[in-house]
Amino acid sequence: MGSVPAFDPKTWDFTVDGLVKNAVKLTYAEVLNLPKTVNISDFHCVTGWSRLDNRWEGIPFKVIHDLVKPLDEAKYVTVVAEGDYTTSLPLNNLLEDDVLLAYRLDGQPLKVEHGGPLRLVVPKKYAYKSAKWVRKLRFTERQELGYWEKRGYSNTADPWNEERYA
Ligand SMILES: Nc1nc2c(c(=O)[nH]1)N[C@H]1C(S)=C(S)[C@@H](COP(=O)(O)O)O[C@H]1N2
Ligand SMILES: [Mo]
Repeated sequence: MGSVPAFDPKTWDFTVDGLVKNAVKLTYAEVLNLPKTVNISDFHCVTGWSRLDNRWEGIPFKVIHDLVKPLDEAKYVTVVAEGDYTTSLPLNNLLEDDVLLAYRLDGQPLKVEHGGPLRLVVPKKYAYKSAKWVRKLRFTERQELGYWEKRGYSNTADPWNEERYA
């Protein structure tokens, strides 16, 4: 949706806020210095194509979670990308071991067309939950529906149950 945004490492930042004890705004260098992981997973677009065995490298969502210390009321996260693109997920989905904020794919820096400098990867959900060009995570008590979810796509988005439409 929309065009590929320009990336300037000098001005880019990444914010995590909402219902957390320790909101943060990180520079690109600070993001790259967080603990990292590698996870290989498949990727499924709701329109029917898949790309298998993607080797993602980045920050486990759990690292961000523990850094910001969510309040007890925080149950969901809204993911805000460049432009108007948003999606959201329950915290328990994001705390799965294979969820990360990726900045490398298959041994290369993540290309801007594929969401560089930073994209969410949620392998157990259709790829519209894996937002590209992420700039902000907001912890919330109630779920805020995302861009495609407001337009009729499934909010649960499980590819194994083919949950495509709301
Ligand atoms: N910001 C943003 N993220 C997005 C999208 C988008 O339009 N904007 N499209 C989603 C959809 S529907 C798919 S299938 C994947 C495509 O990822 P790719 O371009 O790396 O193949 O990105 C997802 N994340
Ligand atoms: Mo998609």
